[in-house]
Amino acid sequence: MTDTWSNAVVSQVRAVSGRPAKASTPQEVWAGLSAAVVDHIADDWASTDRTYKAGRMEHYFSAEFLMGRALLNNLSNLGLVEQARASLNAFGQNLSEVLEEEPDAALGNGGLGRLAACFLDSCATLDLPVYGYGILYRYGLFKQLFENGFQTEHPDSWMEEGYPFIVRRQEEQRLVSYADMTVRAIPYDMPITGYGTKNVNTLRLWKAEPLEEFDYDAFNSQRFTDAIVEREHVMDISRVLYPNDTTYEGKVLRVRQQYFFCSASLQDIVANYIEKHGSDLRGLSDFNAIQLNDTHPVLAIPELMRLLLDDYNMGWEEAWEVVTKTFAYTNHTVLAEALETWEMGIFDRIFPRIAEIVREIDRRFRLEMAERGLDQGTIDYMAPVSGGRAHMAWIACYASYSINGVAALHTEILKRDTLAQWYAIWPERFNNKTNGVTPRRWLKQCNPRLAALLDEVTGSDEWVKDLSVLSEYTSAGNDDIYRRLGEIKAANKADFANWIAEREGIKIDPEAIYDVQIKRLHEYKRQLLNAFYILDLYFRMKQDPSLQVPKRVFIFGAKAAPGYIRAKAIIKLINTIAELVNNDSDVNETIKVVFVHNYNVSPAEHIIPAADVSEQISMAGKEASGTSNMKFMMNGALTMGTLDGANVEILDAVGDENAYIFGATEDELPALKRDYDPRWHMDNVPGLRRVLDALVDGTLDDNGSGWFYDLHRSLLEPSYEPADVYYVLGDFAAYREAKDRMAHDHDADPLGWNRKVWVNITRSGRFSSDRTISDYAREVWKIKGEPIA
Ligand code: GL4
Repeated sequence: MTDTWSNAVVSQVRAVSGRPAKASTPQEVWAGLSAAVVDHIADDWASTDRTYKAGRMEHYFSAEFLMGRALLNNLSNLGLVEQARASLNAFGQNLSEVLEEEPDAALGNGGLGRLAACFLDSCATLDLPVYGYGILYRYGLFKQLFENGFQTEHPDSWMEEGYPFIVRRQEEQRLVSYADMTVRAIPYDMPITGYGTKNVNTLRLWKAEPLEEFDYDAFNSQRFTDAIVEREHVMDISRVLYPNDTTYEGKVLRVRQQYFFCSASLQDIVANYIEKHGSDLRGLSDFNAIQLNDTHPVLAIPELMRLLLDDYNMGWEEAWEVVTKTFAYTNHTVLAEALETWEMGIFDRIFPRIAEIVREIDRRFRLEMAERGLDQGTIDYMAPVSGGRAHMAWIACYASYSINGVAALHTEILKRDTLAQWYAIWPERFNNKTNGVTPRRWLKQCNPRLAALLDEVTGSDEWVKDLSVLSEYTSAGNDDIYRRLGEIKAANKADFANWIAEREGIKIDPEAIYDVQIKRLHEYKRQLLNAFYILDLYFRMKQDPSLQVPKRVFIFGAKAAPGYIRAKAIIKLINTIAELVNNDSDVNETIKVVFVHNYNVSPAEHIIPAADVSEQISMAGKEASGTSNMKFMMNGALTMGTLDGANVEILDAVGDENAYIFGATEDELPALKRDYDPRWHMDNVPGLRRVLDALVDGTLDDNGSGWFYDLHRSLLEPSYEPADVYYVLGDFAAYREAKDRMAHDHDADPLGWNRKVWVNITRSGRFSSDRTISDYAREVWKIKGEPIA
């Protein structure tokens, strides 16, 4: 086996590079080794597909899959890491170097897209018959650079140099029709390996291509541009991922994208059903469930209606019955700006038949609700179409047999506020599925030192497949384990310091506390609160040089949506604070600020194992779940957080003494905000005025953009808009107190700190995506594991 494998690697590398393996570039070695992996799993992949297609399946529809890198993940799942290392060594190449050649498949924005990727990993590991369906974006989430502290965006052409982990399935192409064009949807399949199983699941991503390669008439009559233009219009559909997280833009191209992958995926599902079970589609939902990952794929609802009505001649009632037994909907946010609504005029223009079906759904909904005795106001509010717009979340709630939120608090808020009217009518549809993350990528692969300790303490690697076993070892914690946790963290921090030095050109002290906030840049996530803490600490140190301050590195990673100016202002502000702090010799031996540019999945794999402190400081009620909070916990960082999203459940798992919780709670906020005066806090919280002044008195330079002035005004000027919507100043004092205390605890009692770390790691079992997926499989999808061997 080892020999065969090594030979396969060598031939694949040679086939890619056309050179002897030892003369190939690391990029070529990456491509060859990756091809060898695909070769290795090809038979199991085919038989998994065959097995699943014969029975009941679940289809995960998502506009985003933030996969990150694939090679190490696959090697690790297949137990091939050491063999791969040896094969490469034999021809003088280094595995770690080769792994760093791989581009991230960044086909997602943030938590929502990464969740979909973790889910696929868990489904494969649990042998579950689940297919992922999405879009093969030619350009993933933009590459972020900083110029003068300002974010700039650059295209991410992630597969331009070839990508072995995706296979074009030309023969399974579909046609998708719009009023103004018909396009080919070409499936590209990505194998999804699981840990310790032969099953290989599939993520199918669709690429849009023109019906005709080229318009020869136009070309021949010398209209070269015309010949290309039509082609480019079609290719636009899958060209680029929209870079908004938790907000939406009503762009026609976006709705085309959504319809494109929904239509193609449904055609796949229906075709397989007919092949296996005949053309009576009334049984479709007996063999298929579809999970809608937020509202982005909700057009699948009218599209399945269209297929059943028009292509398979079903009556409306029959078709609706099938549809309402097929779809399940996950809501991922309560932010109003994220709830998608589309102008019906757009639907009329690009797919009139879908518009017609949506109106019919609306008409029937209104009748049904009137029969139930709802008042007109409520009906108008809940209706699929109102004010000339289609409300995608409302359509999803009406047509789905299951509606879930992504953390306990979030689901309660949905039931109480966002979706209260639906909950009143269909309480049985509502359920909670607290998010999770895969312990393969987010512990075993990214933190091999800690993984080895867990193997040793538990006597096996069972935890990799069942993270809940760790909870039996909380009480096994002892001084030896705590000391070793300290050593592991120190080693991870030293690695990280080297990585940062190389990547960002900043020297950081491995002895300092690493305090990390990595997530999309959004006002509700309150990176600004963290920035204000740093600025205040800086002033405190300047004012009192004898102040004893624990050494700290404040680490950020965040992309702002390109059109979200206030978020970009916060990035500029943090970079400006970094400039100030890092260059001031009065403080820079003690504190440093690092903004990691182009934050993505693979940087996260370097950052998280090195973190001491996990910043989860959103305004309570706004972060639906959060998932980096779980990754940090698994890797032994302590949570500095508000009672928001899954933080609530993390606190519940570890106990008060093992997390640092501060700030206004979700149920306190309405009263606190009723007569909230941010100026009162500025005037009464010591140090706060000095921090705010720094935005506008020349201490911090925004290079004439006016952005810092705008930030200042957004916090303090009530006439401008409700001031300080996210309660930054209101929570500042509590945050500073908790964060000071945390740093003090870390330095005062290292063993005590590591006791907390151990509790966090061993209690992280319920935040494995295996638990989340088992719950979906049992309660929503009604499917069981189907191991192929
Ligand atoms: C998000 C939420 O903002 C985030 O809290 C959650 O963890 C994630 C996955 O459920 O979904 N919703 C949107 S929109 N983007 C997200 O990341």
